[in-house]
Amino acid sequence: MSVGIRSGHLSHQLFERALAVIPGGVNSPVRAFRAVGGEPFFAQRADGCQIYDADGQSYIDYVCTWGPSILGHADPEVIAAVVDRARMGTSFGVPNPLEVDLAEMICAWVPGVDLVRMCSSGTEATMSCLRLARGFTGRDRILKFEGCYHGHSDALLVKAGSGALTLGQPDSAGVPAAVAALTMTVPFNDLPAVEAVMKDVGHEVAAVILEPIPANAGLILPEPGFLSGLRELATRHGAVLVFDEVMTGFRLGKAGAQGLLGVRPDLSAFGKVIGGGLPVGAFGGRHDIMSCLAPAGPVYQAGTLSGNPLAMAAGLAQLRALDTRDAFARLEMLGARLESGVRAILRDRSLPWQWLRTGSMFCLFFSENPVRNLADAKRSDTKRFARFFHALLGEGVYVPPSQFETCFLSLAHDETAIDRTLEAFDRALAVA
Ligand code: KE4
Repeated sequence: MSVGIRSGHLSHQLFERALAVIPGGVNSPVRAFRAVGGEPFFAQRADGCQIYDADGQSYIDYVCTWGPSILGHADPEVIAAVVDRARMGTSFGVPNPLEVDLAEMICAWVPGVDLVRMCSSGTEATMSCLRLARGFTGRDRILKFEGCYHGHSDALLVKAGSGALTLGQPDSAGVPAAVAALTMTVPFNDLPAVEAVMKDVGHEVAAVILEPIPANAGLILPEPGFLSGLRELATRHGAVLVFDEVMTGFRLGKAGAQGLLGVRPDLSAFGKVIGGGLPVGAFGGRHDIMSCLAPAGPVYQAGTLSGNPLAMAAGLAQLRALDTRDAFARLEMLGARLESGVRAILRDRSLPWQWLRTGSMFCLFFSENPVRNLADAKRSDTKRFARFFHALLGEGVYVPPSQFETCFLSLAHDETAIDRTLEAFDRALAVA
């Protein structure tokens, strides 16, 4: 079994080498295990619901590379599509047929997406939605929600100012105060706070952007009427409503969270699942807004590898498999099986907990109180979470290395894997 806090010998050696040449030893901060302590393991390979570290230790994987591997790792159909396509060349710099195929599929699956543009990350997708909304409306202000993460573009690395309506403040070094000042932040699930902001400056707001089901503060569920209220307010004030479905898109159903919850945004950002594990982002929506995008219109956006044929091949193979394998019904069945087992285990234990799930996305907080926004999530016991994380890892189960992330199931998490996970949860909770 893997040693909890310290990674295996070869992962430790790799991390030492990485620290000498990569900032923090990782190419994306959350991978460094800073939130839970210890050192990250280095993945050598992954297959189905299992991921294998450099020392050969295997883990049942509930990170699923942060969402993309919804079929499971190294799905044969996805691998074959990428290998076959690679033999034809990896990038052309002129349009290729697969870009059209995937764009047609996205427009067919998500009502309200009339036009869609491919890019190479979720950050690009959300950043481009904001530029498009600003170009379309001629306005500058943005309204976002505490705890919603939309990638690392300057306008979205912003936290709430001191008062409800004061200017946003940078949430990262290097973000100019002048840029942050254009982004206002209010608590999720707080419609009166949104109404107050829109009443005051709604005529200056270009976009209201949110994760319809936030999954970057742990998992938070929108309360009844919240999303429909946002829809009505954005329409009333002429602001563009943007759903960031980089995580939820094509995971919670063919039309993502917007299809599940019945609220249609003006623009949507996508990523992760549509790339099948390769770098893909996309954004799309109303024809009149998307038509403002170069070269059709005056809002500039570009990308050397946007619509890359390998990434398109992986995304197409993954989406087609979701469609033919009745994926969403099975993911719901697997999620319900896991939830039923976890709740039974938790009911037998005298510790505070909040369990949240939607489809194949779930999260466990150690908290007495319901978690309805970021402030609630931050009041949870993150030290207990860190102990739980490492105890689970020692049991061969890998969940996201932070309380403020969400777990994912894939089609490869069969009943056996879930039952093994429940045994691991039971033992890990005993020591957390
Ligand atoms: P990327 O630029 O990382 O492809 O996507 C940014 C993004 C945008 N919107 C949402 C809702 C997201 O969850 C993300 C990225 N998610 C994180 C996980 N919390 C990716 C993991 C990481 O940063 O390494």
